[in-house]
Amino acid sequence: MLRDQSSLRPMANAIRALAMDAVEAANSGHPGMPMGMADVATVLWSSFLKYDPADPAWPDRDRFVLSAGHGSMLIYALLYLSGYASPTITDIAKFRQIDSVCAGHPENHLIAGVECATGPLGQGLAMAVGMAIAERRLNAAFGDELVDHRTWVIAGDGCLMEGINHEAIGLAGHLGLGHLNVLWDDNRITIDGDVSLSSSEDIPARYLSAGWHVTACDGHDFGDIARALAEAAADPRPSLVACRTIIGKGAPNKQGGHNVHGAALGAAEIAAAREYLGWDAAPFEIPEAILADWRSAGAQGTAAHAAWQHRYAAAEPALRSALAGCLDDSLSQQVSAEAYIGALIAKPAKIATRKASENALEALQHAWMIGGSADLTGSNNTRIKSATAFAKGSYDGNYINYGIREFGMAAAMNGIALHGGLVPFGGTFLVFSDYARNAIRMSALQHARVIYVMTHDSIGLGEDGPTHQPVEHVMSLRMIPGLQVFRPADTVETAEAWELAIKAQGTPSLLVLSRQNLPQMRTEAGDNLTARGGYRVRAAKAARKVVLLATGSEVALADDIAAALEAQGIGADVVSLPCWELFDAQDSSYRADLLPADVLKVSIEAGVTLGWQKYVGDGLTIGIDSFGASAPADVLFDHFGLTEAKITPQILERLA
Ligand SMILES: Cc1ncc(C[n+]2csc(CCOP(=O)(O)OP(=O)(O)O)c2C)c(N)n1
Ligand SMILES: [Mg+2]
Repeated sequence: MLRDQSSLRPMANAIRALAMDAVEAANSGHPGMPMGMADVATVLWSSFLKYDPADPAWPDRDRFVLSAGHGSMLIYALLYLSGYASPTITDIAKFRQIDSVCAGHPENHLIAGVECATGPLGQGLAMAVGMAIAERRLNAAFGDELVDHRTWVIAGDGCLMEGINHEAIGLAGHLGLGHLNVLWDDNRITIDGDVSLSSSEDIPARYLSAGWHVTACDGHDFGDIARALAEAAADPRPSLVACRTIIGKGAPNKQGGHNVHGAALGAAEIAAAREYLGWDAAPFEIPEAILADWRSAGAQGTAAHAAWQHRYAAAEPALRSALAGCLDDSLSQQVSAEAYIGALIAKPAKIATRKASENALEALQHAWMIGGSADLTGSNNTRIKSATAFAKGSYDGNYINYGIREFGMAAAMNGIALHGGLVPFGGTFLVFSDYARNAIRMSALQHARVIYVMTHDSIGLGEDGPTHQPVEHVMSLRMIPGLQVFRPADTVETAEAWELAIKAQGTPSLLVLSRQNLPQMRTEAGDNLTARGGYRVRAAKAARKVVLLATGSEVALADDIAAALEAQGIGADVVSLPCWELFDAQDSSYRADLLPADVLKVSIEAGVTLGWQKYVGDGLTIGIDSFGASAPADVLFDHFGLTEAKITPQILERLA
């Protein structure tokens, strides 16, 4: 029920005051959006959103996503005012400073009440689609009593204008994610000026055509806002609420203009705003009665939380322990590839690593994993035989047909991972990782365990040609901090990589897999060697002069070269380096043992050579520093000089 309007107005003004004062203190930030959406946010957080500030991790809480992340002061104010332990008023007073959790844009790993990191426009809404998917999946497993929550989003014009919005709303509409409600800050302003400078589309029509429910409200009329939010909550479709607002509302001379978007208001305008709003408290001081109103709004969730705990305690023991296991990730932590790898060793196979990946999934996939592909299921091999589709009306499925929406898929997977309870994985061609790249980066930044299955990893894909042949991709993905990039050499390394990826709580992984068949290099059972990032595949027999470093399909090539060198009495090791990130984390003696200083080191990888110098020093870097070409794979490997016959002489020449 809507609170008394006489208390709502000062509650909303408390948000405005904190936003303008924090931005002023930092002399940096965005007052316009928080001030403009203060009224809508106050209605949402006092009458609709289900949350308990005492327990930001309550699994059945509604998810709140501030997709317009530049308005970060809005969520910091809401969390503080409603009674979360973090951020404190001191954190807010130090907005955007090095020792404050109130970062420039909200970051989920700094503040428990922040569900995801936002700022790259459009991605918050796309992650919210993933959260809404996760909610329906877990609802199908555990029922309304235990899982029944909504995902509320505040998005700006920018979030709706970005291309990813098309992907995200298309998917949400198709899947019928009725628990997803987007509140659009329809202020008709972006940084450069009026929205009409760059856009004249009919946004409601676009959402309607994607299968959404659309309504509108006056974003400064509490009653009208509440009516629209109630309508959104009631409609079985995902909802867009166009909230007509005035950017910077409350700053009497600047409101409504684009200059209020992203700059401090200045002392004079802040004084005028205090006058206009009737706000006479000092900066960062919230009058007791107003704070009490906010705290009582925050405390409303206590009863819902307690009721949920009661239902949880009363649930059937089997269901309760299944939910506990789902939430604490125990199935992932129990995954072991050992027995499966034992079988691989017993019966060596020459298969593509994309097929090896499917086989590994058959052996390792558990009940809380949810797969998918951006319309390349048969190529990415992401769908195990027993998989069933997650679709509108059948939310108990474990496979998502994401459609041709790489960026939308990656962002949705971030949302699924951050929601909790599920381990998402999804595939596309490696060359299209660029389409998804900012979301891949955001997986790492947000500590989200997302597993990317990227197949067709080099010129080895053959005839599709250079548009489809990754060259710079593997190396550029290795540059993303905290992302585990695996390029396994064979069926065993692929299984090891899957085990590591599934277990890697808080870390995303990206599997780079071949289209073409690769011989099995590992023939003895033992520890998960991929866990070390790199290891010796073959040890020199003659006196060691050379160490060959390779990944993926080039490990077998390196092995052939080593054999040719040995035939001439030159000792050569072969080191497989499936994951640089993990190798670099090994102690220095382990790394030095594999990469001794006194030998010629040669890297071989069917991609750009930039980067390999850190391991080979002034040794040889063999790779492809141009785009590929269209031809059968074996012709291309020869054309680009990636054969034993073409590489061995270069090594001999360097040794001479
Ligand atoms: C992907 C991306 N591109 C550009 C930006 C820079 N940027 C931040 S806010 C903004 C304008 C957004 O306009 P709107 O969503 O209407 O926000 P408002 O000005 O109404 O607060 C831009 C271009 C960004 N954060 N993310
Ligand atoms: Mg705007």
